[in-house]
Amino acid sequence: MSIQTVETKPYDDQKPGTSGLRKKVPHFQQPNYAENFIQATFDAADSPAGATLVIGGDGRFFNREVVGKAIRMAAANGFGRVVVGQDGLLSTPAASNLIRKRQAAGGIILSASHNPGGPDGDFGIKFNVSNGGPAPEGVTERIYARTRSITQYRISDAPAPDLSKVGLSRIEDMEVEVVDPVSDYAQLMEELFDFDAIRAAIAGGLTLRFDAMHAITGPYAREILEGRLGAPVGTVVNGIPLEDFGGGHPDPNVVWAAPLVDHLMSANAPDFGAASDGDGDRNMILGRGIVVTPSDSLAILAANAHLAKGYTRGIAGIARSMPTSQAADRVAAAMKIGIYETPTGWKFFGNLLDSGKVTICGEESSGTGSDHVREKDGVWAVLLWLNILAVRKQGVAEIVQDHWSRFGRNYYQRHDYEEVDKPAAEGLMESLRDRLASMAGQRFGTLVVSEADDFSYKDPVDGSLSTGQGVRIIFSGGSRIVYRLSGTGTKGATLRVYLERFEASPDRHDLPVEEALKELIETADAIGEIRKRTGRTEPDVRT
Ligand code: VG1
Ligand code: CO
Repeated sequence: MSIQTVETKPYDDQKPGTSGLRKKVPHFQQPNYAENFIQATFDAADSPAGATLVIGGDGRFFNREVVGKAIRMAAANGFGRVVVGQDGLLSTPAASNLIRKRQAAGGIILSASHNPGGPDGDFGIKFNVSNGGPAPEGVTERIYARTRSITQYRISDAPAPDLSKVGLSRIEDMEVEVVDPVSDYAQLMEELFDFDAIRAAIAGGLTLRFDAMHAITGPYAREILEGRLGAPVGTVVNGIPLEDFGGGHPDPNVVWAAPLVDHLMSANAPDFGAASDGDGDRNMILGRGIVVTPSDSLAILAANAHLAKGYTRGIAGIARSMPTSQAADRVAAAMKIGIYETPTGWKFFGNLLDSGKVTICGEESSGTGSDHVREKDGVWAVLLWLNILAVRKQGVAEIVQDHWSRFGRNYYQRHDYEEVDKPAAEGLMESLRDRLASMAGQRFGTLVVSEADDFSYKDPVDGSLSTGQGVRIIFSGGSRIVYRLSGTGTKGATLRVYLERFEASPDRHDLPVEEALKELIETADAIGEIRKRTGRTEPDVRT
């Protein structure tokens, strides 16, 4: 068997988005499409000879083929070892953990996260660097530049190794180590959380349901919740990963996880409910009769993390993406710790975590995590919640109410307009940017604009600058509207509108969210001209 150098031509659309390169499966199946991107990644990363690489994915359609190709290409590009999950499976946080634990030079994660899968669904490739986190912008820019000039890639013509059994094999001069995808990760969770306390709470009657949405977290949740924590078999539903996620979107929100939401709102609801996404980095948290918004969950986890053994020393600081509600800021202020506001996407948290400035990070899009890995982590968030419930011996709704009465409530909602005509969406953003300078002082009903800008971020650690990260309209009193275009979609454009209003008074903490945000929602349309420019009268998804 030998190493082949294959001639290829560049594709001009391989610019990584918020989280790697995402396209429809048939697009990825074009000749050399995946190979080009993987080779460009290897070239841009420039890992030392003999380095270790972690490879795995969320098990969606096309995962198996690309895992095989990536291994054969790694063997031809000087890697000394690949660590790959059995059957090519690894959740995103488990991959991040393995990169760190094995001191790998990086990892290739195959996933399109919450996007649907199957032969006509979505696929994606993401590169993570040696700290276990998504490649920072400097690296993704180098990858993109390389995809524009690539002329050849290297691949071994040996067959891809058998990934069905844990163990060692060899391809060319490279060792292939197939590992159980769950065990290292489960061990890390045991180090962070009081499994005895959670086990006792469950034995004492705490009931739960975890919806794995036919995606990667099924095996993780079954091993940890049912296996190690003693929750009854059947606690994890939709626990077998399917290539097409059973036809749904593996997106843990009120739309796509509606059966779970209905169950938690029903008469025989368990105490706690949760779901995760395609690649296991997102989480949805529910209690009997309540859905906890991701922004509130971040704030509550930060305020209570010290109750879990991995965080008893307290947290150093909190980071949130810009569109995430400012509930976490109030916690940080009360705890007198740092708060950082970053652009959307986990890659911006890496430096803050590495430098010890923050311990907990989160995004409004159902992502929370800590310095235990460099990705958001769905099962971690679920276990931290369970740990808090076990220690506080209160229900989810009670904990949320108590949090609001201490810190006030940040009413919050995100409206997504999907598959909008791209030029129309870009025009809308363009027009907002053009009007920013004249916005301050303008009045909309009772709302007066105090500040308007296009968010840019200077990384406090390496000084790198990221511009054009979303238009913010801030009103006196602190309410906000944020507009940005998604960087993960694969068809048309997705316009995201984020709405937030703070309410200090506990007797106004029980309003329906839409009512609390009514004036902001109307103002978002007035300022953004959403109806006029997109032809849409309603968002497709409200989360
Ligand atoms: C979305 C979310 C963002 C998240 C990203 C990747 O990006 O808004 O918060 O980091 O997805 O998450 P965008 O650009 O579409 O708004 V995952 O779980 O899809 O890897
Ligand atoms: Co995800």
